[in-house]
Amino acid sequence: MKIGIVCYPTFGGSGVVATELGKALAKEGHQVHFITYSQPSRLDFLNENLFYHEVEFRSYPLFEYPPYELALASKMVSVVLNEKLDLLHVHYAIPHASAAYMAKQILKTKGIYMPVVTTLHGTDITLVGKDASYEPVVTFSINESDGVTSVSEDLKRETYHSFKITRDIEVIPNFIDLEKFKKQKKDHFKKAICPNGEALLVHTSNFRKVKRVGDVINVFNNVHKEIPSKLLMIGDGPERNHAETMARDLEISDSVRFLGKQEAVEEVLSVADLFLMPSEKESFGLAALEAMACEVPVISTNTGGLPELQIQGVTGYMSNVGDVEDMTRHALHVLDKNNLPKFKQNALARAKEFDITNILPLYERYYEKILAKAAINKTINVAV
Ligand code: GMT
Repeated sequence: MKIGIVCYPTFGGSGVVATELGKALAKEGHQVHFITYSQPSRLDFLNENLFYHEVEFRSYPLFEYPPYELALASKMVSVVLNEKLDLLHVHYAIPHASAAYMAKQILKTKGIYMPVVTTLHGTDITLVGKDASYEPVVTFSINESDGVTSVSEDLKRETYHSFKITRDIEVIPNFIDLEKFKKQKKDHFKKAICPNGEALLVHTSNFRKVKRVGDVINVFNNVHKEIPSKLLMIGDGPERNHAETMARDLEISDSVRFLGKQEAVEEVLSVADLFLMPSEKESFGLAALEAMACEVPVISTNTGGLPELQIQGVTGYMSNVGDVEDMTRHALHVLDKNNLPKFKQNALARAKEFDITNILPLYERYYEKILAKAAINKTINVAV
């Protein structure tokens, strides 16, 4: 198949899933064309089946807001025409699904029926998409997609609940490449951070409000009072200053390190004992899956799709959003030397169920189904 993938190229779950999916499809022999405004950060290897098309958009003094969606739609049209794509797969509804709709209509005038698959990732539905300023366009463009997938059953339910959706939604969960995300021997690194054998807790995110980084600091502060421990905060975003201030006010700055954005998260996870994800919403929780693949148990909330990933009391624990005391209690239980090895083992075993080799065929089969349906639509729709 010749597949066009549209996504956000920067750090962030949806872009990571889209890029890793494209790489895996290319390895399977499909031709994959990324259409993004900059090179996806994980598009880091050469393969004869991988192509990258940059969306260029001109600014003009009249534009207070450059019309990115138009430039993207135009780029999709040109890539489909020049590369003879079979299918467009857009990740994150806003504004990719509506740009794809526009491209599809333009292509129709040229006698081409271009099937579009939209994958819903989370905040495009749960936070941003619901907002009245976007809702009509999000509803319309989801319904106009030829196929729609969501990354969890919970996100599927939420989509039907919040929007008037007339399409079937296929659930295809996030996945992990266990060749990349695996526990590596990084003893020197562990020794440098935890010279006295302290327990190491880790949080990674984009530090947005939805991640509740304040809860990370509070849970760690409680744990730190009970056992020698350190915390690594990976990533960056609007709430980072707030978290740093909290650590200073609680006088735990010496035990908390903010590492900023990191390319090789798996190296840090390799030395971690516990992963903290106290998110207010989390449609799947890819960062938690990455931790589990590196044998790190997870303390998370029970929100969104997290119960579809975590197994309570097995891979870690889930608590209600904001219940810092419950998360602390569970963290101390998992970190107990008698319990930790079993939790680590269980985390890895669960992560293996989401190995990319299990999930990739679900996407391939879904594409085939959509292409078969499109073959019928082609004759009906292009003629209209
Ligand atoms: O919130 C993030 O971490 C970024 C966001 C994105 O769209 O880039 O992640 C969402 O998509 C991921 C991949 O499907 C999911 O694993 C995350 O749970 C989801 N984030 C939220 O729902 C808050």
